[in-house]
Formats: sequence, structure tokens, C-alpha cells
Amino acid sequence: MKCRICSGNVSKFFDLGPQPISDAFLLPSARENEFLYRLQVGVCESCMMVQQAEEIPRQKMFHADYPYRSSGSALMRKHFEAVARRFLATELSGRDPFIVEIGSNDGVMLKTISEAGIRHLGVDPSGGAAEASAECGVRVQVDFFDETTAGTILARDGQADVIYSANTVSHISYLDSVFRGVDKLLAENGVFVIEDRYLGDILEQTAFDQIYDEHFYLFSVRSVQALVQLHGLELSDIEHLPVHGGTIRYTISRPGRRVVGPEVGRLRASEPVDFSVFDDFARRAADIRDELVTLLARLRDEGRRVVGYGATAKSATILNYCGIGPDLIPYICDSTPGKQGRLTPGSHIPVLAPESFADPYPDYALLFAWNHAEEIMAKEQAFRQHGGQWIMYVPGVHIV
Ligand code: JHZ
Ligand code: SAH
Ligand code: ZN
Repeated sequence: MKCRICSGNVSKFFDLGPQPISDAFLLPSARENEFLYRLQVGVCESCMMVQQAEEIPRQKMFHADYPYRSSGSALMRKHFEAVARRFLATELSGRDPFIVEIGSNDGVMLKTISEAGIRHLGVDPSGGAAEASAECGVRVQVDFFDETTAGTILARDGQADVIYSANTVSHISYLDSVFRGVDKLLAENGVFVIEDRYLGDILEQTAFDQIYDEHFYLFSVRSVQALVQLHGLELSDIEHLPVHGGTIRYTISRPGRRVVGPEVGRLRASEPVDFSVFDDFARRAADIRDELVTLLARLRDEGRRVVGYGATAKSATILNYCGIGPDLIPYICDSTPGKQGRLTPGSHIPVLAPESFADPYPDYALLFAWNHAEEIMAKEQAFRQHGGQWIMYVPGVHIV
């Protein structure tokens, strides 16, 4: 298998078997003929980009009914407001600045930019999310960002001082086209800022649920630096952030335009050179699967009730890789309207509104939205007061 970035040799290290589209929550009548594919990941021996073996057609994942809404978490609303405020104070403080966001979803970040009266454009193919962003005053183009889209934006709006993209660039297999588009659209002294899950944290926490269809790539400093250089740009800074279990914000600019920060070399030097870490990771993931399934089966046999909390995209990997279905987890509570009343992809577990959680409280709750643990546990304090306990599986199976 050849690297989608540099054509180097990719060595596969983890086969997660047949998997559904992670955000394709089914209507109960649509459980037949579900689309499944084989989820396998490998690492490029040249540029270290971790990537999937199979590409899913993009419109199968991102379309009018794509249910994820970034604003569903107070933590992420706060995070993106801070991102916008920082841009307003720095890169967007000049004369008539312009910012483009790739994967603007429901406008969680651009809302603050729009309120400040700054020229902006969100690009997102998920029509439902785009509609929600338009309702809060965000200008949006319902489209996949690529070289063609970039050309249209350039002709209509001119060059961008900032191109920002959170949790989206890693979702795009055709990054050659995206980077050609960025190169066209970015102003001479502009910045391309990407935030994405960090491979280093995923390996350290054995967070193998971060591997699913949408996460076509898992980024590291080394692989992003290689990617950026291939397209004639420079990785000028990185910041390691705690959101989503560990994220890196990469600041990319035209060569020589910015001083390269010391963190780039420092974190890069900590990244693996011996690829046996990937085989160890796959082995630990299989151990976590065995431990989790054993625990859930034991609790069921003891007559304990266990329900799920947070019908995340990540949970598709856990449920389908572990073979967990409604016999072990009768339902999952989730606050997203577009997921409620539907079944989880592949595993066909009903998704119910959070109000069902207390009706009556289960003995245990398996927290699939572990990256929002603090927020969820704070709002569900009564669960613990009723004797309930949380089951976690990152960084290993444990009960809190
Ligand atoms: P959350 C998605 O991943 C998909 P997911 C995508 N690939 C990605 O990278 C990230 O988002 C950005 C619910 N919830 O953020 C809402 C509650 O019920 O971990 C969500 O369905 N109550 C684009 O899906 C889910 O949990 C709450 O109080 O893994 C959280 O999803 C809170 C805070 C959340 O992303
Ligand atoms: N930035 C938000 C949303 C992440 S969800 C956040 O961090 O929470 C990923 C989003 O990327 C989805 O809304 C999806 O529709 C969008 N997306 C996927 N491919 C894209 C592409 N080629 N161009 C623009 N957006 C894309
Ligand atoms: Zn490569």
C-alpha cells in the first residue's frame, strides 16, 4: 500500500474489521443493507503519516443529514470562542481582513467573528449544520473545500488572511487538492491553522476509538511537517491542547514569513522512530476489547443494568470492534437531536434523549464521550448520588 501523502510504503498495523459509517445513525426501519467497509490503518515508513487503507466516498459521510454539532458541548463552545478572540486580536486586526473556515459545522467558531463584523466564510458540505450556522449570522458555502472551491472563493472574495480548520483536515483523504487550494487562497503573510487529534496522545492513552472512517489520517508533528513541506509551506508553530483527549494546533505559513517556534522541534524529537510502538498499540487495543466485553458480560449475568452515555463517532469503533450490541447496552443517551430516536451504526443500539438516563438510573454508565467527562459528570451528579458508577475504557478499562 502506497502513502496517500508522499507515495512511500505504508505498513499496516491494525485491522478493526467491518465497520459502518460512524455518524450514520439509522432510522429503525433502515437496519437492512447497511454499508460496511473494512477499517484498517497503517503508517508510512517515509513520512510517518498514519492513514486508512480504504477511502470512503466523501458524500457518504458528509451530507445534509450529518448529525454532529460542535456546539453540543460547553467546553468546545468556550474553546472555539477563545480561538476566534485570539484571531480577532492578532491575525485579523488589520484593514478589511478575511477568514475562511474549512469544516465550520454549526458556526461555533465563526459566530464570534461574525458578531465582530469581520469578513468571513465557512465552507462545509453538511447542509443541516450549515443551516444552523447561517441562522446565527455566519456566511457559509455548502461545499467540500478543495482546489476548485478555493478558486471560486478567491475569484469572489479575494485572498484570506487566515484559513482555519478544526477536526476536519484529518478527515480529507484528498489533501493534495486541499493544499493546492490553500496555496492559491492564502495571502502572502497569511496563516493556515489546523487543529487535530494528536497521534502521540492516541498512542499513549491507547485511544483506539479515535480510529474511524472520518479520521482518515492521524496527525503527528513529523507527518504534518512532511505534508506541509511537500506543498511548499512551512510549519511555523504548534500548541499542544487538551481538547478531544489531546489535540495539536499547527500554524502553517509561507516559508520564511514567521519565526519557527521551538516547540516544533521539541515535540517532533519525542515522536517514535521505532515503529514497533504501533504493533504494541494494536495489542493493547485488543486487550482493552477483551477486558471490556468480559466486564459487560459479567455485569449483565449479575443482573446489573449498564447503559451508554454519548453516542459519539468514536463509539462506533468500540461497539463494532468489540461486538457490543443491545444485549449488553440496551440504549445510549445523547443530547444531539439528529441522533435521538435512531440506532447506532452497525451495532443497532437505540439512542435516547438524556432525560431517559434518570428513568430509572442504571447501575453503571459506559462513558463513550470520555473527552467530555468533566462536563457530563458535573451535569449528571445525581446519577452517582443514586449509587451509579461510570465505566471508562481510556486509557484502560476502569470504574469511577
Ligand atoms: P464528541 C465527532 O466525534 C466527529 P465524536 C468528528 N469526526 C470529530 O472529529 C469530532 O466530533 C470533532 C454528546 N453529549 O465531541 C453529544 C451529550 O450527550 O466526543 C455528542 O453526540 N451530553 C467530526 O462524535 C457526543 O456526546 C453532553 O453533555 O466522537 C460527544 O461527541 C455532551 C458534552 C455531549 O465527538
Ligand atoms: N470544526 C468543527 C466541526 C468538525 S466536524 C469542530 O471542530 O467541532 C467535521 C466537519 O467537516 C463536518 O461538519 C463536515 O461536514 C466537514 N467537512 C468534511 N469534509 C470537508 C471538506 N472537504 N471541506 C469542508 N468541510 C468538510
Ligand atoms: Zn508518506
